Amino acid sequence: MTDKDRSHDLSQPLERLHPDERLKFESDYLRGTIVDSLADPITGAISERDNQLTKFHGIYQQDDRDLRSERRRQKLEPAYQFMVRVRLPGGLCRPDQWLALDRLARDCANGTLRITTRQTFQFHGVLKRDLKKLMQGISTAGLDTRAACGDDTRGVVCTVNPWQSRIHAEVESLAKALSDHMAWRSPAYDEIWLDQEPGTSDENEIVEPIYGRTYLPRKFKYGFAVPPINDIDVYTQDVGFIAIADGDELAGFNVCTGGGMGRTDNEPQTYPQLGRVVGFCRTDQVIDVAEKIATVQRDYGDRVDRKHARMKYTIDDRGLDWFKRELEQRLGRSLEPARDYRFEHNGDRYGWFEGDDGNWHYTLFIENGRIQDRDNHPLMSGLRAIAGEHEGDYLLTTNQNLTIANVTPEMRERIEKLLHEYALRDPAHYSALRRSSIACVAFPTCGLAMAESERYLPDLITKLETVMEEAGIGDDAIIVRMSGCNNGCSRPYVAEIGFSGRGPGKYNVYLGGGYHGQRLNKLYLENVDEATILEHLEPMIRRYAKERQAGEPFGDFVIRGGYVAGVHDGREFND
Ligand code: SRM
Ligand code: SF4
Repeated sequence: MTDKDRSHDLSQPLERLHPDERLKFESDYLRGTIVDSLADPITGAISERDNQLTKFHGIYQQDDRDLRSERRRQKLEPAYQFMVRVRLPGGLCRPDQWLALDRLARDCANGTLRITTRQTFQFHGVLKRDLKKLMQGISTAGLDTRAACGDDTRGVVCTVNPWQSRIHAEVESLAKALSDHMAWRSPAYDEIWLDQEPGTSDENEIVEPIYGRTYLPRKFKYGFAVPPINDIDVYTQDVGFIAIADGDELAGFNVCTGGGMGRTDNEPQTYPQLGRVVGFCRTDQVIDVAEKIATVQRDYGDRVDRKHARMKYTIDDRGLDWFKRELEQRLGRSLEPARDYRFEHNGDRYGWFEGDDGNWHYTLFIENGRIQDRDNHPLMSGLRAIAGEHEGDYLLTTNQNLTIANVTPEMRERIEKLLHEYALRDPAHYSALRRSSIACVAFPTCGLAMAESERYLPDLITKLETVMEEAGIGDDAIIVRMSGCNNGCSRPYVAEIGFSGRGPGKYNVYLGGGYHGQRLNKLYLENVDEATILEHLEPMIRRYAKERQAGEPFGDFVIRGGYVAGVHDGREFND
């Protein structure tokens, strides 16, 4: 291995590291044999090695789990299909892009679009033969899927809405600039998906100046929050920037780092963690700070044990003081002391609201982010019709909702007419409880799901709505999040009531997350079914209705009421 070939990050020989490190190292900057795998007509799958690499390209191989046993019985290979995730920093897109993605979902995928908890689109059910067409269509729409998954910096999220104020606009453009700056640069993407001719390789060319050949030890997530709204759950990001205003101007950001949700059942050395605020930086320093933090993780993150490879463990193992010293050394300066800020909640603002410039924005509730036509609810067709006339923009939210943004006062009436024509329900049609709920995808596409989530949470919410109504608090919100396994894709460990799937129909129940994402919750019930969940939650909700103090959120009440202890540091989560 020559010095040039050696990644900056490999302080140990490859053979001592996790096999994925060799895979990345030997992949020729993420090319692998993806082209051959795509061309193989014998199977609907790609090779196992390429399966790891396509994640960097925003693509996951999956199989339809509803069909798994039947296919096995018939001695057929699993019903292989792919999930494709778009890179959409800040969740922002135009109506022409909406129309293009809507068309691609119907032509190349399962006819639905899915808004994710990191405010982007996912396509599900894409067959291998349609992958390239889909990728090219996404590119023609002016978008890409680079770094949407893989051991790199994922979709950069930010508090929407850029038109609400100048500060929002500035933060949104920073999120985009950071995403572009940190996206991997290998020409593999253009060669494989867009048929670009491989260039002549220059021996001395540095292909990945930030990452080197082995990229990062694990996924790495950035987010920007604009107080008082913590919709992005800034404390769950590897690196979160909290906007600090000085009057109407953006003064800079508090830097928060070391958050994350992923954990594994029965492995107490894994835990969700809240990011900690380490200082303040000016707006023009954000990209440098973000990059330098990623390089700390690149160089010190665990490349042996992938369950221990997130930034949160690097910081917790070595200490916050070590981290700050290391960061400041790389920056060549100190961070300023953190400034005051205040969050109020982590939900979305539904319905119409007016921006500083007199344009209007309408946030729709999209249950669990799934956009599809259902009986009496032609959501996908309605949004397509609106995209055909809307001249503004769209914003996807980290709560899986959609804002039809930048509607001129003249167009507002027309949009309202279309919403009505397609029976696109006013958010007020849904209870506050439902509007505060999120579920991850889980079955039938997610290969890691242990229990239903997107397909089940709506039913559980209906039952909880009855409990809330009967307790006389039917108009109140409790933040409820469900994940189909321990990985926490719906950020359930900061919910007031969180569920994580353990097996078919069985969930862990967590209580006590902070109303604005400031506190983790704690395990209350383990591996229980719906009847047990309701048996415990019913009396608790009734007691909450009777005994809560003015303005007291449910998450605070369950701690005061003695159900669980408050958890402010992930290292106490498993105590
Ligand atoms: Fe996630 C893996 C879906 C947000 C933590 N996540 C997966 C995979 C790709 C399953 C897999 O590895 O085979 C899921 C694909 C399911 C499917 O069929 O679509 C998946 N994650 C999702 C989405 C679509 C959930 C949703 O319903 O919206 C979200 C896509 C976000 C995006 O647009 O980029 C999604 N995942 C999250 C979040 C929330 C967030 O980032 O704000 C988390 C918790 C935060 C964090 O990273 O700590 C999250 N996903 C994970 C993990 C656990 C990581 C860990 O540190 O242990 C995995 C498993 C893994 O990486 O090994 C995972
Ligand atoms: Fe899949 Fe688990 Fe993430 Fe849900 S939480 S999408 S089941 S990995």
